[in-house]
Amino acid sequence: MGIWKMRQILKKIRTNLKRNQIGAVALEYALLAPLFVAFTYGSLEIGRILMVYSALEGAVTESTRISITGNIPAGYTTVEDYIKEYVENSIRDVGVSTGVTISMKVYDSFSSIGDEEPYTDTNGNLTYDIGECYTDINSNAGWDADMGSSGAGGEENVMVMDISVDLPYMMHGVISAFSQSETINLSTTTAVRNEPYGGVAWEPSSNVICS
Ligand SMILES: [Ca+2]
Ligand SMILES: [Ca+2]
Repeated sequence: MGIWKMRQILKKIRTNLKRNQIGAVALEYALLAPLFVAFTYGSLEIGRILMVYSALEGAVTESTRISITGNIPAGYTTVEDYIKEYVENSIRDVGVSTGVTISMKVYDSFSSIGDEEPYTDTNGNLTYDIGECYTDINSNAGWDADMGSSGAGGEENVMVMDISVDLPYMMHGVISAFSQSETINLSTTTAVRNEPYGGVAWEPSSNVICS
């Protein structure tokens, strides 16, 4: 084999090596790029969720701090109006303007939270049935599995506030392909007893209904 032939062979080997190196880099990039994008998106999404949840908890803390005093800030008719607006503004500050649900229920004690309205279980099936007599604690003319009455209540009442947000994912179209949901639900609940500020307390009704 002549020297010229040897040079040609070596040149061909070097060219193939370069092609292989370029191919390897392209393959590595093709494999790692999606992971990098997913990691970056996941980090941003988690940070956003934590930010909204933090705003949610801050809003609940601040609004209940006001409500237990019984003071209605200037410009509001009821403390419920103030709380709703305060929470909605707090959430809006972190980019959420829809999907917010605020529930306030009042009870006469902490031990009553979540209890059902008492009823006479005539047929003994451990379930309320239409026609069985019940005490309409929250005065809404219907039997309820949760006796809480809507609103912030009065002095020394116990108020339970629940705030729920359906937060759309930033890439909701992509996420929904995996989770079958375009939103994540964030919620927080707190229970407080109002101070004895001298107002009118909410009283549970003792009205018995048998229809
Ligand atoms: Ca029954
Ligand atoms: Ca009721």
